[in-house]
Amino acid sequence: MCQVTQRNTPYCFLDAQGQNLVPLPADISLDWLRAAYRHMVLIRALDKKVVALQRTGQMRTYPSCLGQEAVGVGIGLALQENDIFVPYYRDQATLYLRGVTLTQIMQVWGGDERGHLFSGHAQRDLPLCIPIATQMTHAAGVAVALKSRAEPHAALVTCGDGATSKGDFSEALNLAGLWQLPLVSVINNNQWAISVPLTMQTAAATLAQKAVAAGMEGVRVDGNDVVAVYHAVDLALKKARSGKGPTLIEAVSYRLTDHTTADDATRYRDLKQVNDAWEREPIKRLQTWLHEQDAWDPAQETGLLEEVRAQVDAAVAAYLALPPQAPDEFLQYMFASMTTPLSAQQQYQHTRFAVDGSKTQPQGAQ
Ligand SMILES: Cc1ncc(C[n+]2csc(CCOP(=O)(O)OP(=O)(O)O)c2C)c(N)n1
Ligand SMILES: [Mg+2]
Repeated sequence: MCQVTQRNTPYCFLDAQGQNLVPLPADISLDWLRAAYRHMVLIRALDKKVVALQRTGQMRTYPSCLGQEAVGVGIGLALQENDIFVPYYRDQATLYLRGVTLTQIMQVWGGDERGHLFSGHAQRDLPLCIPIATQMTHAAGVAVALKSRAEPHAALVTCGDGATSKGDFSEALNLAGLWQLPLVSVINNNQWAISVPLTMQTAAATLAQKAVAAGMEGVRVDGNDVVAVYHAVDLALKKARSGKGPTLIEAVSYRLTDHTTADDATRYRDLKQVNDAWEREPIKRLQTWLHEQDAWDPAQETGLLEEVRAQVDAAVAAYLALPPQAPDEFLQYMFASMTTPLSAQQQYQHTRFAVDGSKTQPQGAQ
C-alpha cells in the first residue's frame, strides 16, 4: 500500500507531441477522446471569456484554469453521480461536468453565492473553497460519513501544490490513511502558488510521495494528458468505493497564465519557462493525436469552435441578465436561524445599501 507509482516520471499515455507511448486503456474509445477534447475546448473558451468580462468590469477576481483543463476534465469524467466532489477554486472543468452550468460558474465568480446552489450530480458536492487546504479536512469528514453510512461511494477533493505545505493537508491525509477512508485527493501541481515556485515550496522530490507518511498509495500522473488523469482517478475511485482505502494523486500540470486576474505573473517568472510549458499543454497534444488517427478534421474543429462560442455567449448573456442578489442575502445562509449580531448586520445592510441592478463590481484581491 505505502508505495509511490512511477516515483519521479509522471505516467502518461499521450506525450507532449501527441504520440501514443503505451496502448490506451481498454475503456477509452475514440468517442470518449473526442468528448474529452470538446470539454477541454469549451472550458478554455469559457475561461478566456470570463477573463475578458473581468477586464471590462463585469466580473470579480477570477482564477483562470488555462493549461489545467485535462486535470479538471479527467476528474470530471471519472466521478460518478453519487460520489461527492469537494472542489477548490480552479475546478471549472470538473464543476461543469458535474452539471453546474457555465452561468452558475460565472455567477460564483461574479460574487453571487446563489451560483453555489448546485443541482444534479453536484447536489451533494461542496461549494468551491477559497481558503487554502481547508477543503481537505472537510473532504475527510465527508469520507468518514460515507464510510460510517456504508455508502458505496467516494469523496474526491482537489487542491494546489501550495496547499500541500499546510497542516490541513497532512491532517486530512493522516486521518484518511489511518481510518482507510474512501477518499481520493488530487493535487493540481501547476508548479506555482501565486509567485512561489514549487522549488521554494518543498524539499520533497515529488508531492505524490507525501502519501507514504500517511500510509496510502501515491500516484504521479501527467496532468496534461487527459487519458492519464482519467485513468489514475478512475482506478483510485473504484478502489475507494470498494472499501480498499484512500489514494493521493499528483497531477503535474502548469499554470499558463496569471494566478488570478488580480496578479501579473510577468513580474516574477521567466517567459521562457511559460513558452516551454505551452509545448506540453493538454489540448494540442490530444488534437494532434486525433488528427493522426483520422478521428478529427479541420471542418470538425471549425464546427466545434462555433458551437462552444455560441454556448459560452448564451451563458454570458444569461449571467449578465441575472437579477442582482439582495445585499443582505449572504448573511442568511450561515445558520438555520439568524443570530442577534447577524440580524443587526442584516438591518444595517437594509438601511445602508440599495440594489442598483448593475453587475459592475469593485475589484477585490485574493
Ligand atoms: C488560508 C489561506 N492562506 C492564504 C491564501 C491566499 N492564497 C490564495 S491562492 C494562494 C496560493 C495557492 O497555491 P496553490 O495551492 O498551488 O494553488 P493554485 O492557486 O496554484 O491552483 C494563496 C496563498 C488563502 N486563500 N487562504
Ligand atoms: Mg499551484
